[in-house]
Amino acid sequence: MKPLLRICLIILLSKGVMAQAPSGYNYDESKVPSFQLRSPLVTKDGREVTDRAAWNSQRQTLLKEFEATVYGAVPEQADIQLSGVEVEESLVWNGKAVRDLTELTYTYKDRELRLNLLSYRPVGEGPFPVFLGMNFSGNQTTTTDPAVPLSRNWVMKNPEIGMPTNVATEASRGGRSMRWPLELMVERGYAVCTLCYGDVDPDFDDGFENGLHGLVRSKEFGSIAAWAWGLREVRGYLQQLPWTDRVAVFGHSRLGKAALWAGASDPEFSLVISNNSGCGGAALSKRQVGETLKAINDRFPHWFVEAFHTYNERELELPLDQHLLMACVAPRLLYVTSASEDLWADPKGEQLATEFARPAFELLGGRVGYHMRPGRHNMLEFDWKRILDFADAHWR
Ligand code: GTR
Repeated sequence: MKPLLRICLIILLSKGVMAQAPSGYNYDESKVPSFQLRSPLVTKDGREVTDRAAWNSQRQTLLKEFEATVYGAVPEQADIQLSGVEVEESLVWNGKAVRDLTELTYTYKDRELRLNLLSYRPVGEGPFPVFLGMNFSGNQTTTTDPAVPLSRNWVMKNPEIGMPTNVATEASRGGRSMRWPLELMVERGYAVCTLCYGDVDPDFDDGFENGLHGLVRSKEFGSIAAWAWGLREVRGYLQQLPWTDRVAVFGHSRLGKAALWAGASDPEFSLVISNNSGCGGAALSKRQVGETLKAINDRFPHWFVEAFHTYNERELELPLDQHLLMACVAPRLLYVTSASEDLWADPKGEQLATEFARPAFELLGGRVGYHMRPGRHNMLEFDWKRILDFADAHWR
């Protein structure tokens, strides 16, 4: 190989490795510290949980702990009203699907927040189980469908798909469609609904001024809790529609963290799916493999509450870990995915956390699914096919 070519290849390869595994962090299993995990079926004062009633109270306690230590909570007194719904319904894909473009307006005092939903479903009365998940860069990135409006709110920039700033562009249309096999989902009898996470809370550290924080003027919750609030609200809206009777929540990466928190805390989600959600999602924090608390809190200070930051470089002192969050999905359905090269998200830590959550499902019912896709951080048709198989077998 010519020297110049070889240098280019090395640069490309090391860039790839960097993205999967930034240096200066531990990826070596032999260096994982020893640590203790609480059982989801033992209360803080040491009593065993052996029935549904005891679990209900244990689950509430665990959720309060996650609110206080990790995500925060949208204040209960914030009486946010769904004050407007506009729906434009069309027959699409040569008559094979119905597309809804929906705008939900939420009002609090004299302030408003608008969420723009895109959904596709099979034709007919249903009911069609619906997969609800957020996207990063606008609904228009999920499909080449020219009728889907460009997001008008803050979106994640992504030069790779023709979006160099946080403003949606026409060039980005369909740029993320490989993560959204919409036709496959509809063919298999499901509906799918998405919205951009920036509609609920723009993803940058602005001192909790904009999005849901600005609506309710509260700084008591991080952006992950804000996105989870959005997912719960949209779930409530979907569930009263005539064409569906059940809603699954899913998300990739930081949106997988939001999906887990939404799904663990809202028992109306009957299936909860975390894809490559890593630190603060499905991975065990105490392992400190890949992304650490300090790394995540330094880069994304707005995702979690202040209490979580106090455990930077003190993971072993955390009073909880993420398997307890996943246990809170019991007795419903939980599906977790990892990717073998997604080292920053600690795939092994995600798998272990799923296993440590399992006793709650064994006692209470529900079911846990898991797969490790060979490859990198992403959510692909490979993942969806397995999720749909799990849904066919246990959710319908
Ligand atoms: C990374 C972050 C991860 C993950 C990911 C994503 O930069 O460190 O925790 O959330 O972003 O959401 O794409």
